[in-house]
Amino acid sequence: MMQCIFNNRNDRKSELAKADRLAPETVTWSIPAKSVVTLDDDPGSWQHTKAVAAYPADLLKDKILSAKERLVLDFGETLVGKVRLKLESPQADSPVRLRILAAELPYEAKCDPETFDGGLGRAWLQEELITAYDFPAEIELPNRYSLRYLVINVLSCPHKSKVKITRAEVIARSAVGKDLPRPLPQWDNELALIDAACARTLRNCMQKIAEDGPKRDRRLWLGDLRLQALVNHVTFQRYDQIERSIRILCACKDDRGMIPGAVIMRPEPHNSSFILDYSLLFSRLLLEHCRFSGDLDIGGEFFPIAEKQLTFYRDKLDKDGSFNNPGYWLFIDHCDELDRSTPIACTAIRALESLAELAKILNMPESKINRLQEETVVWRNTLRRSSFDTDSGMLSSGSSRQFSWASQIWGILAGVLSPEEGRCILQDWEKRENIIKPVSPYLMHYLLEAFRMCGMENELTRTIRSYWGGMIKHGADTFWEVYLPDDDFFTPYGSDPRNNSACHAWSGTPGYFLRTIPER
Ligand code: RAM
Repeated sequence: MMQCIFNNRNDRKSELAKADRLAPETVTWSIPAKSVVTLDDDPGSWQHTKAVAAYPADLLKDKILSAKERLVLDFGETLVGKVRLKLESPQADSPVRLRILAAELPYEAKCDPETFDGGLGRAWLQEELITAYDFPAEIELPNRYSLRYLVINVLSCPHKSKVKITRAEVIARSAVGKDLPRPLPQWDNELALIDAACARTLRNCMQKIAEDGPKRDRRLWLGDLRLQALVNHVTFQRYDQIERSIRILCACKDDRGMIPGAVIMRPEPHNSSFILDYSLLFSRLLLEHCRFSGDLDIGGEFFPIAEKQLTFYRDKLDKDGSFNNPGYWLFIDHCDELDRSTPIACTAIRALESLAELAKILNMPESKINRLQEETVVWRNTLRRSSFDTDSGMLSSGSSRQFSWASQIWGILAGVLSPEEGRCILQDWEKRENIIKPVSPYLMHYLLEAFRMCGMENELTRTIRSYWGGMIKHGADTFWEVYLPDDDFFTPYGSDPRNNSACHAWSGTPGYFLRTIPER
């Protein structure tokens, strides 16, 4: 069902046409398979699976494969693109059938797709069944994948001539080019690897649109976009692609004027999810885009839409100034038990503050700027009165007075907690007990923002090293959608982690912080 309802369909069309004029030329490049690997059971490795190089892929051309044989190729880095194979079977008297699985992580490559039990659907697994009749056969697999590993199962092949895979390559693609930015000279190897993985994550997600994850969901999400825009600013600087995404999201607002959390591009762009915190992030995204790109016109053009997003929060405040959620999807983090009332109130406060800043750089009338600033102060004071816990010096959330990092982080970002209070709270944050912890790199990003706001640069870098560096130690070269250091098999989607994405836009922001360390 197409949910994109407009007062004027022509407006929507012309908005989308403006976005289309910014559609990128995709850059492509070829990466041959680097090695053939075995996928070994290893309790010490992430998800108990280790990819071990067996021999260089150059030797493949001499390797004769029989039916029921299985081969795992490693392309040396995570790439997004099409896979091409060349098969040889001289004087073949029957076809060759291959079952193929493209995978981002070793565990995903190791498991049989038949055992899949995830919540979002097996079709997200990157499987194909290929039959070749004439040899040599040059095959391009039908879909675009996000992969580092390619599992090839020979289901059937000629008894006599068997089959050889004489070439295997990924035709990689991205809207922002192939090369990653150089590391800064002051970094050690760990920081350089983290930064490169951030840039690679962004590069792989930047396709015809800014995707959240090129394996899944392959769509434009507002919350992910805001973080992509930060990394883009310090890497590829393709502000045209951020502008394109902003235009698409705005064109797909609903009949209330709410910007969707996500847009699916096919068969034509349409909204798919409405998340209040994402809609509220729009003013910040627009403000930062104006600052980064220097284009103030787009700020003026979309200011009214940014302002409108606040009404979805404001209209649901009761007479005491508390937000009564009438059924909005509030995201904040992939954490079921999280009480979201304080984090959402803080998100709204920050959105309003960003709107005031935007009004300022757009030279809007003083009276308007003052009005927005005054309302920010009222909202801040109201939340502080209802949620500040004097014993702990922290913000609680909801009627159960739940303590979570989400509330503290957003409380700091919204200015409900001062930087001094923030510093006390965030000191040794990992050691605190009885507080709901972040689950996704998305909320971890906001923790990094909170560190920066409190001037805690050492803590910030330490957290980048321990959390994102943790993924690197587990072999990551792009950053993952979810990462709980103590739970290899955690997934927000049912019980099978193979629906998780291992190259996810919202996880690549350390590069932004590492490249923008404030001067002392
Ligand atoms: C998941 C994806 C996406 C995110 C939403 C809220 O489906 O990880 O990136 O923005 O959740």
